[in-house]
Amino acid sequence: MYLSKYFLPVLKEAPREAEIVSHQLMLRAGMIKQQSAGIYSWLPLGLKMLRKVEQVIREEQNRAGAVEVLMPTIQSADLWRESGRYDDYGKEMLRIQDRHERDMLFGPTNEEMITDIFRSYVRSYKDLPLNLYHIQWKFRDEVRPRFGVMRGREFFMKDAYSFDLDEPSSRAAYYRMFVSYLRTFDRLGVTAVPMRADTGPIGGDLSHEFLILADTGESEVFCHGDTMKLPVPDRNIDYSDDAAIEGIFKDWTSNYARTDEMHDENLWNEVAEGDRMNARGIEVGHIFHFGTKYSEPMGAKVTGPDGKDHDVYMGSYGIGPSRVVAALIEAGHDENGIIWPDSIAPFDVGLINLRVGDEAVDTACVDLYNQLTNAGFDVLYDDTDGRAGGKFALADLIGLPWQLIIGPRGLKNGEIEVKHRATGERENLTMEATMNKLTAWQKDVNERFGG
Ligand code: P5A
Repeated sequence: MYLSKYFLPVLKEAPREAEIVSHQLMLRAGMIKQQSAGIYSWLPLGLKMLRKVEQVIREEQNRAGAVEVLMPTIQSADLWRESGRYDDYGKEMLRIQDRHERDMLFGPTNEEMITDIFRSYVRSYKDLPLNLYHIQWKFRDEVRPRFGVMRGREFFMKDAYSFDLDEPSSRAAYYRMFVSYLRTFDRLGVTAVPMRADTGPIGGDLSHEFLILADTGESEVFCHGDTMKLPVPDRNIDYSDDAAIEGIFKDWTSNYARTDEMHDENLWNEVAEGDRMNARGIEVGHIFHFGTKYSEPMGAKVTGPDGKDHDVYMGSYGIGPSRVVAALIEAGHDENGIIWPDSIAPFDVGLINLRVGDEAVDTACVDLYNQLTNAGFDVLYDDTDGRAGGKFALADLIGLPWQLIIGPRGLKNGEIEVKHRATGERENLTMEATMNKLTAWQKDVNERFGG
């Protein structure tokens, strides 16, 4: 992408209402624009990041056996009357009437709708297990939307729903999603620690939140330090091996790990002092096992091997990709701007032309741009005629992993400057050495984080 042809409306200063660093940086880097309280447009750079996060989540859901659907944002109130949640949900639900004065709502979540889909088609235990997910906008009329897309009113969610014949197989489905979340956040280049959680209005008896550690997180986290050292299963994981998957779940849940909401001082005191980790975190995922809470009132049954009808056992599994984008920034930034993880950034490389109009420099930049693009790199080429200082500041602000700086002086020696955003390391390399270095980096990133 040529910057001159892109739409990257950066701001010199963040608007005063932006309280936390991810909100400030997302506004300054031209990623989002507020349209009203808690409702945002995603501008090209923000959208690119959102799509990349979404894609990693999708790949890991598919790998774990979930199947993608797409449900509407607008739902009929009648479904929610069946489960009894229409009245319970209160003011957080945005209620709408259509022209026939039928009660509708903008979905805050989809347990009812997916249960309705299930009961319309599935009759037999032979069609189970089943896990359906979608990635769709949600609306919750939060009293105090704040922190930008971190706590929006309209936000993006991946929500998956599992259906099983009985409690043990339903738990196995929960464990599969738990493990797929470990892999998802690992591929996103962050550590998200699973913690025992309250089930809240979603209901159920087994629930975990996944938190990315960051000083600005809303939740206080109490966790045994060993949890941070546990290995995350690699891409060859066998999701059909229930015992192995349960083993991973047990490893990750055997140590104390809770947020302030569920914190238990007595249990915490049993953790050796040197092992206690007290930090702050951002909830980016939340999974629930709730059995027959929705299937029973809504009549979602399957015939079992015994020939009898059984209420189907369910769980639901959420990740907020829009919140994840903000959380990655909370976890990775410095005073100059964003530092995206190597594994996921809107572009891999920022290519900076220091002397636009100089034929040799222009040619070298275009050549390198084409070479990189052909080799599968996503490149943002700063071909604008701005000052060098402004270009460097922009490159640091938007935080791409690599900056390639090309100017007349270096070119005379056949060299360009290569800067790694995260470490700040710079070196002068030939074009060939640059290609080799980036290719090796790309290979390593694909091996560690690829699908
Ligand atoms: C699980 C999937 C649910 O809604 N029903 C379907 C269950 N869970 S949840 O914890 O309420 O939300 C799941 C994830 O969605 C993100 N999220 C938000 N992101 C931005 N702004 C919000 N206001 C917001 N509310 C929830 C979080 O990532 C959360 O973990």
